[in-house]
Amino acid sequence: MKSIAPSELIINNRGAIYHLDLRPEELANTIITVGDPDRVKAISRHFDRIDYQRQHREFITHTGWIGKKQISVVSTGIGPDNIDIVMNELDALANINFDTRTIRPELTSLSIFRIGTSGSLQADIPVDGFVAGTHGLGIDNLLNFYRLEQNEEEQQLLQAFLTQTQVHNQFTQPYISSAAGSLLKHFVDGYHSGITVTCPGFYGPQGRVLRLGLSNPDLVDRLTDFRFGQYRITNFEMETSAIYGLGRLLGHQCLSLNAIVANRVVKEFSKDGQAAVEKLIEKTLGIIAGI
Ligand code: R1P
Ligand code: URA
Repeated sequence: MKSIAPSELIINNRGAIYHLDLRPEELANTIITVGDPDRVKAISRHFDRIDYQRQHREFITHTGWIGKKQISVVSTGIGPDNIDIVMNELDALANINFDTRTIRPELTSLSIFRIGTSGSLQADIPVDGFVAGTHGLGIDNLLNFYRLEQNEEEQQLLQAFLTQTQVHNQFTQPYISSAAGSLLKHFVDGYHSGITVTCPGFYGPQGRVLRLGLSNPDLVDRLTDFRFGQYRITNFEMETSAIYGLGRLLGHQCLSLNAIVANRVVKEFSKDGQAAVEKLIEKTLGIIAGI
């Protein structure tokens, strides 16, 4: 099998992958990604034991155990561009032999959970609530650099999105990818569910106006009003569609769970977002440990 060149698969002197600075044995098969590097220790403090702690740039990793489940928690920083790095490097750690630089004959499917924060797009999904994303709908463009294929239902949903919101004419070619049903089924009680839209920014790309005018001032309303059968858009943030899309292409099981810190319809921000995130962490870890 053809070996992958040093310019493409970059391994440092420690035998670790370039950005994450992780060696294959330092990563678990169950992974939690978080945007905020400080959230890594907020999660690993619930571990019974921590075996590895690494940091390079905004990418902090703690790998440890809750009971018999080995878990790695990895910070991604903000945005889909960082997700491109994190997902490709996590997959390389699991599925590429670093000695021969060849793809392993037996591939490992990772379970990848995002624990993040997000803005609600529905009046009835309040701040401090939790959302499990049934789909990641990307207006961020990352997956347009890959060959993502959508199933029949996803194609119909995407077509309805294009027709109803018209966002593609302006700045993006939207794409969609579903959550792993095998993970989503465990996150029903206490989690709202719906489509999570992923944006390439926090201000203009999420319809926020401080000093600058927007090319699509109706964006938030259009996302809020979108309907397709039983589906509606519950929330938006900046990583989910990239995780779901790359996860599908690479053969991993992914689920994005977000604490709502802003409600863009009723225009509220959480009075204690940290507390909401801590509750989401505790609830979600309890479920992950038992899966
Ligand atoms: C923006 O404030 C950041 O918060 C959300 C968005 O996706 C973006 O990364 O997630 P995290 O709290 O996980 O970073
Ligand atoms: N993260 C986002 O990306 N948007 C919000 O409104 C809140 C958190």
